[in-house]
Amino acid sequence: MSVIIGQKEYFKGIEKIKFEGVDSDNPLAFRYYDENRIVAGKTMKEHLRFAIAYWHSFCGDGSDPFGPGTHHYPWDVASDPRQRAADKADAAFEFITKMGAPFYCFHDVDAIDQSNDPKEFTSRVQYISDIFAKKQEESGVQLLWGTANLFSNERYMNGAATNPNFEVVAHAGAQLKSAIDATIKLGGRGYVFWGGREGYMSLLNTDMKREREHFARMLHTCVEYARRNGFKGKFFIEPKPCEPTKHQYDYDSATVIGFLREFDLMSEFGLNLEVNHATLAGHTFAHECQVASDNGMLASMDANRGDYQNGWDTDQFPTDIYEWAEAMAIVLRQGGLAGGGINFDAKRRRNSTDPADLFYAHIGGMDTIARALLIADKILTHGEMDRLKAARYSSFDSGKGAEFEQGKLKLEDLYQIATEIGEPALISGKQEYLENLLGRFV
Ligand code: XLS
Ligand code: NI
Ligand code: NI
Repeated sequence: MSVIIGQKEYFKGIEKIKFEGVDSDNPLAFRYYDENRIVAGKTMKEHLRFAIAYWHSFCGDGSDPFGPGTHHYPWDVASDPRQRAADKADAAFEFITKMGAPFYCFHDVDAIDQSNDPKEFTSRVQYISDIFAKKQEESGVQLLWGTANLFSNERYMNGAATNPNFEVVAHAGAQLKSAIDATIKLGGRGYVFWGGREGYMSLLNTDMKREREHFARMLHTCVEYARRNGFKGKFFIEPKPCEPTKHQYDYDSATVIGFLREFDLMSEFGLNLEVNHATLAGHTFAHECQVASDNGMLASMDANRGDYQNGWDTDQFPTDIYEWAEAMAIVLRQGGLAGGGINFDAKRRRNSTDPADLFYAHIGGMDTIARALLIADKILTHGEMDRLKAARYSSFDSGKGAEFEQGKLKLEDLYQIATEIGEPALISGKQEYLENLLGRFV
């Protein structure tokens, strides 16, 4: 049976989304995201490097633990897996092009059905990545990152690279090989590791030390393979503290950076930070971004938001301008994302069942982040926030403070200084003042 490609229009009646500005009343237009607008020396398109997540947008059917899917996709009907994958690719590239997003991201199993036979699955991934290559060429859309889904298949229930059974680890390796091959073929800017099953449910049956070592070993093995086969991009780890596993080894930015240092992987990796994962780890998104940036590891982002009342990964589209303004200020201060982009790891709600809802969702997300970029640029150009922060530490810029930073003072020296200077003055942290300053630009 031969596969038919590119015959249908799936999102009929919706044209390419255009920038119309803040006064527009058109719900299918951008009000802030103007891809050619120059901000801090680069176009918005170059700053933000928006990507569409294949899994949520073209596979996620709205099902939840209490009921089946509500999103009935016309590209998801053919019985032959190759035909169905080709139809899905048509829909995906039509949507991505109409959204004007320069990038997309996918897991191997989003692109085409998994087969438990590694040879058949590899051949399927090769097949669909050939189609993706052609579609990239035609549309100009590029791959931000590829990844292997090492969490859905039942064989990974006790972990993938961290599974106590070597046979499962070998299967994870097989899947990683073909996902890395596809990423290389498609010129992916990055390759992501998100370890949903890399962790434990109970320490009673888990040798955590050995599992973490196996995880590091697998990462080294992947890096060696990818570099030998011409991969020029960056490797990303996406931290998440839990869900589906009770405790995941890639808990948060600080934990992952410690892990990468411990196993000598810092130079090959960056972090892909997700807003909702920060929330689950008990951090703000800005906290996660700042920890990564301070270590030169803020590389890419998964844009979404959690829910203040529900404690799971609800993956809603981002709307919080304050949250994103703080994050974008961190990105601008470090001169841009190090190698990655901003991927919408977000899904429409189960009851958002119109095809147009997928557009509204992404328009809202892209506009929120574009607006945040403009706000961040204003904050930095105005400069007072950064000046005030620097001024708080000015006692370390010269004199004894500078000597302390340089490691020139002993504990006895601190004792001596304290006895001479008397009680320090109370210096205000000016939090409300700074909150107002941020509010002025929002
Ligand atoms: C799940 C993760 C996942 C990664 C890619 O919570 O966010 O979607 O982004 O495997
Ligand atoms: Ni994610
Ligand atoms: Ni997530």
